Amino acid sequence: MEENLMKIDIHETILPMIDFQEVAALVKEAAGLFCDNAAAAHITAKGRADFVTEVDLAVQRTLCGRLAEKYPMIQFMGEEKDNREIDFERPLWILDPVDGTTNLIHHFPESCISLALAERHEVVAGMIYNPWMEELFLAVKGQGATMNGKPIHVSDSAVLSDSLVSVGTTPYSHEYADRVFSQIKNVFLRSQDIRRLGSAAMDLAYVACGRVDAYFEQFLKPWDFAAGMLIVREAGGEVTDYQGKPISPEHPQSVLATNGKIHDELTGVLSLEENTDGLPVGEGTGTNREVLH
Ligand code: 2AM
Ligand code: CA
Repeated sequence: MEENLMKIDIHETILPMIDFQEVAALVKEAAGLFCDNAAAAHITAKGRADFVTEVDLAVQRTLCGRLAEKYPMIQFMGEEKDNREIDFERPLWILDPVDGTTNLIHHFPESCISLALAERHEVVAGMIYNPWMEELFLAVKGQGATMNGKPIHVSDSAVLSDSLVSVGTTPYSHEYADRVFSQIKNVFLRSQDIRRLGSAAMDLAYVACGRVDAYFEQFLKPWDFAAGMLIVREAGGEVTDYQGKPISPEHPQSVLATNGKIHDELTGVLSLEENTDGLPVGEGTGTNREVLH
């Protein structure tokens, strides 16, 4: 591996070397493992509401092996492995073998494989495949975003009061529940309604194709948001932390993804300290960027 890494000129992009049709075929093939009900029922708890099944492990093993055969010069960062040796200057795959593991365990059909390609500290390609819907979302930096080969765009909703917002509950950290649900309530009171899918990658894909106007969740890991972050941006949307600051695929982050038009309004609502039950819609929705995380 070390020898292969040396062959890549750090100033050249890896992108021309990647056949995304071929990578998509590998991802779809690995997603066949989602249908193994016995493996999905074989569960190990990593923490509170944080599970790994045999499906997660098998998808990662399969894809890691196939991608390493085709692209031995690219490092591999995955949810179910030790990632301490990763060099973010050099090309790397960032894989979530199953995003929406709790959904998979419950046969709730919102789970996917999320695969990003990063180099020089930024994501340059993202792929999300949901085998239940047979939908493949793909973005390459500077080339737009597609779903099953057709261009996709974020919605054009201009105000939060006309928007549908997907929310995450940070389910593995119950100590934050009061603040998380207070923020959700603040958004709920000012939007059309909220949704809770249970897969950060699918949430981001849905922002990208305009099914929801925004999504937010605290403390996601890089594999939860790396691919989706680029897909939203390439579909015309905006992705930052809750304060509107840039996010990096190198660290856990709080993620706010929107169609761009309601971004400032949402950073304002997410910065409200207390839930403001009873406030008229629009109240307190300025660009107050107080630190909350
Ligand atoms: P997972 O299904 O791959 O575990 C649900 O709110 C979202 O949070 C899902 O995308 C889920 O990913 C993610 N999630 C669950 N446990 C997590 C953890 N310990 N750290 C970061 N993200 C997690
Ligand atoms: Ca995951």
